[in-house]
Amino acid sequence: MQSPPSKFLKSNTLNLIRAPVALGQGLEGVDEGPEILIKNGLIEQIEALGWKLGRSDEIDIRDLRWNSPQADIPAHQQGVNIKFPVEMGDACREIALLSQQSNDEKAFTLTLGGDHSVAIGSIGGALLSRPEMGVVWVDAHGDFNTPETSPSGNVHGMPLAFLSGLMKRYQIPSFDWLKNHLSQNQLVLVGIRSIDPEERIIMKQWGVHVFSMTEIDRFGIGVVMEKAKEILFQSGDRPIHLSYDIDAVDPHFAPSTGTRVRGGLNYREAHYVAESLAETGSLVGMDLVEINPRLGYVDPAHREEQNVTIEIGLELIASALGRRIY
Ligand SMILES: [Mn+2]
Repeated sequence: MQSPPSKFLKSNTLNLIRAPVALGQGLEGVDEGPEILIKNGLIEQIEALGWKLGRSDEIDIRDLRWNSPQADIPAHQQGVNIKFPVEMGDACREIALLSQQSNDEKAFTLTLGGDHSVAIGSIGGALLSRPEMGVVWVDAHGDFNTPETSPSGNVHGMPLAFLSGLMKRYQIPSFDWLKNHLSQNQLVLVGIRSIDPEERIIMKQWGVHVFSMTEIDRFGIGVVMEKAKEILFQSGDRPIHLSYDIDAVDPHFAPSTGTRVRGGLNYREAHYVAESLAETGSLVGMDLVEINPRLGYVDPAHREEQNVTIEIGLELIASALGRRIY
């Protein structure tokens, strides 16, 4: 099936960024995501959909040190809660350079996590090339924590605080490369059902557009995606990036992930989000993050849960790249 390339792409070339970053959260295994998706046929699937694989780059995480949390936070700001700011800043900058380059080339940019912190790189880099780009953030969580509100200090709960410019006041030098930020009408959240109490205040103050599971229950996923697109396209067409956290999908359909929350997108809703964005012809990039093959409900006999999670991950990428039922 030939996918029509987006109107913001030059060709059907797809660049792959493999970002096996795990330091943005606390569980081993999420770094195995890119490898296991590729081992299970990702490249063949991409090519079968009519895309041509361009560059495939892997972030070098050998230098990520596990022993220097808060190393580059100025002394007067100690006490705020953020783990591995130097390591995360370096890893995300590396991702950002690749993403910026790929967007400059007007190729589709597919970033495989790793945890969701990698989206600071993929989106932050894309915004250097396409400052007007819109983002659809599909997630169980708000991902808007700051070092002051974060209960865990894990950067994978903070990417939207970075991308919307809320982190500027913390002066984290390792993230200095992050220049362009998202405005309120450039971002919509879909599938949300778990927000930390102080994070909620930040999100309300900043004024983010949230389509939580409640709106999906009330209107259905079809109407929710129409409303989401209305917001993003209100001043005309623009390139769109889909940041897909697998934990947005109900754990019944995607159990192998680190922060499961019940009551998520069902199988078809999960696909519809990707399909309806592919349909716009404006999609220029996607992240697929937080698949952790080592996790499942039944431990250690979680083989089947691992399989269904990888499978739906691959399928969601296919839907974003233009696969249609009919
Ligand atoms: Mn997330």
